[in-house]
Amino acid sequence: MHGEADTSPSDKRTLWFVTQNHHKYQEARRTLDPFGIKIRLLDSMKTEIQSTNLGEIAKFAAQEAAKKHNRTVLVEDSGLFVKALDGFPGPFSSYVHDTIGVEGLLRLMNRQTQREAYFQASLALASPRGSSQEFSGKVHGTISHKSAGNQGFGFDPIFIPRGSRKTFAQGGTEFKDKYSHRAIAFRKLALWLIRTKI
Ligand code: ITT
Repeated sequence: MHGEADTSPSDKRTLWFVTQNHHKYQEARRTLDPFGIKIRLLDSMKTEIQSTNLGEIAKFAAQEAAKKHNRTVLVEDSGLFVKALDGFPGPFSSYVHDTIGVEGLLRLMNRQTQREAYFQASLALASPRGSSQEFSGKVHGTISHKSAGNQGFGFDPIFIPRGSRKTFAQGGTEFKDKYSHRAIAFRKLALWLIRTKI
């Protein structure tokens, strides 16, 4: 069954996505499904190192989690990087979302004409034996002037991907899966898994 936390002994080939964000899990699952790759949710806390590099954060957390749970795991660290704010909130996106939220970020962008931003996802696959592999995805776009749409999560209501006029939250799942940083990173993982026949 999808979407449930499981702590039972696992098939060695199962990929466990360690995240407490169920939206991230659902997006990853939808992206991998057409490739015939199944993942399961491991709803567990991760070790987060202090770094401004999402790739380093994801890799360290994945290696720690693989050892701790004795399973092959996936960890994804993502963030929204706003040009006019010198890349803020970037690696602090989760904290910023939980504190000042979408409206707080819009306030920081008040009167700002430069609206460019990008989302980045860094994905790490790690085995309990210590090997790891990384994948990343980026989507460029702009920060809207006001929040719009009610689908998705996080900063979806204020992010408009390049070439579109609607926010991720207005576009819905198909739209998000077509353009998102997460979908890009997970598709790279799928192609790598197929190529290496793991
Ligand atoms: P886990 O660490 O448990 O996986 P998290 O939500 O804390 O979940 P991140 O550390 O990767 O995940 O946080 C990134 C934050 O950036 C996330 O909480 C959102 O606020 C924002 N974010 C990342 N990807 C997003 C997306 O696709 N759409 C909207 N906001 C996103």
